[in-house]
Amino acid sequence: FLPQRDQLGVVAVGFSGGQPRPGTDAAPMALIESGLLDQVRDELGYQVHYDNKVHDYSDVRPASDPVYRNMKRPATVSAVTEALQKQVYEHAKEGRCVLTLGGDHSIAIGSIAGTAKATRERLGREIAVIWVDAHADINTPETSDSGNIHGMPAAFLTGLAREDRKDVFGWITDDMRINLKKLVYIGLRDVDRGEKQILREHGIKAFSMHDVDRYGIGKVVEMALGHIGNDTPIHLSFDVDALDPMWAPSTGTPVRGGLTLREGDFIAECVHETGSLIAMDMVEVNPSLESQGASETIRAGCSIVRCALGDTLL
Ligand code: 6HN
Ligand code: MN
Ligand code: MN
Ligand code: MN
Repeated sequence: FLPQRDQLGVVAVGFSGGQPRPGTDAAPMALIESGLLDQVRDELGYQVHYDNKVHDYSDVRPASDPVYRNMKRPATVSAVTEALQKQVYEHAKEGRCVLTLGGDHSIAIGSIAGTAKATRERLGREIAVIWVDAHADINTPETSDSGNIHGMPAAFLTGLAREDRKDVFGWITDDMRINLKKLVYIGLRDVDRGEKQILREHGIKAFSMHDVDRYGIGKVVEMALGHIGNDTPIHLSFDVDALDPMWAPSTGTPVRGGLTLREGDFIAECVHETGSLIAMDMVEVNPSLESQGASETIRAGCSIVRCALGDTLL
């Protein structure tokens, strides 16, 4: 079922509307300008399918967008992720591995919906999602304190949050949704009260930083992959704030006590080794939040993407 190994679809998503801070919209260009796609092409040998454009989706954004069910900019995030879903779907249905460069984490609604749908059509299979993050991003509109949709993507993707309004995620159909049993977290350390209840109630597999300390990253990744099962197509959604701020300071919601850069790279390397990676998101890099420039965080993001795509140490 593997995607054509050497074919990579890339979507650059210049979007920050899932949270309040401007800047994540500039991340795709920063990652690309630092040479990421050239390396993937020249060193890792992929044929890269990229339209040479950072999308701002200005053509689909609504003129006005009042708070609805506690969500901030609901129609904007919905329209952008709906458009992204189609872009990712088009790549994935050609059998390409798809790399989505964000953008804040709300965009995972679009990228994961696109791979879930394409994988069902192409292979008749459900995807698994490995969500590497300091946060669980599984608030429903009702449990969220902030109203920021980047804290909610996993709720909409699993169907725990639903909305009939077509212009507020009502476009998400069953074939785009993911199975709660095939969602697994690594790196959690700032989970809201309502989210903890959701994780517990639904028995969602989650490895916190406590687990990383207790078992070591090697065992944690082994257990996470074991939970998913062999041969399951994997979408890796990597929030750069999973890393400790020492390695990734330029991000909107940094939380101390996180993964080292090597632990982040290691997770990505292990996912590559499964041979089952079908898509990846790199999100929440915010180049405007580091006083001396965001070079550290951009380098970390690039490194993790390269590892997931098969860069080996030796
Ligand atoms: N992210 N749980 C907090 C909220 O606002 O719902 C933080 C979410 C952070 C989201 O980092 O992708
Ligand atoms: Mn996060
Ligand atoms: Mn919190
Ligand atoms: Mn996140």
